[in-house]
Amino acid sequence: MNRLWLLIIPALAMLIASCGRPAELKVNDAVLKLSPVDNNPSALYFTVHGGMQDVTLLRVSSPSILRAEMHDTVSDPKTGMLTMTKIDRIKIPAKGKVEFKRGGKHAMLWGVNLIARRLEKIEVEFVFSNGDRIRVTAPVEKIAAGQDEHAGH
Ligand SMILES: [Cu+2]
Repeated sequence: MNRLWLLIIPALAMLIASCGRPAELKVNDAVLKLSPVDNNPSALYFTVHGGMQDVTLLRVSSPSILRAEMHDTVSDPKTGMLTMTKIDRIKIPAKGKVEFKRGGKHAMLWGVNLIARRLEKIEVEFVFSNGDRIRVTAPVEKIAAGQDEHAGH
């Protein structure tokens, strides 16, 4: 065999392998929008990328808060008003993407402590039905009064 092929074949094999790389369950772009009002909850936004299997996001937690809930924003079919409803679990489809963002699904965090406020970052843990626990560091961004999505809670 020509010597050149000895170089090309492994390179092609690597290329093919990288195309078929398995999807990995992960959480990206987490950011906490700190409420200007102490007793109001703050919104956590993030994006979950699905792995090779469907899983369910069961819980969002952090050592720097009192408690957290997952919410969805839904519009009332009668009045058209946007309201928030608590959700216990959210399906993350295999190889899919679920965004938690302003005006949609989000997590709400109560009692963000002084350490997270001073460091302007917070450790957040996401617990999934397959046993995965994914920890990310989210920047803490202060928001102005009036931008508070949860002022009406
Ligand atoms: Cu909410």
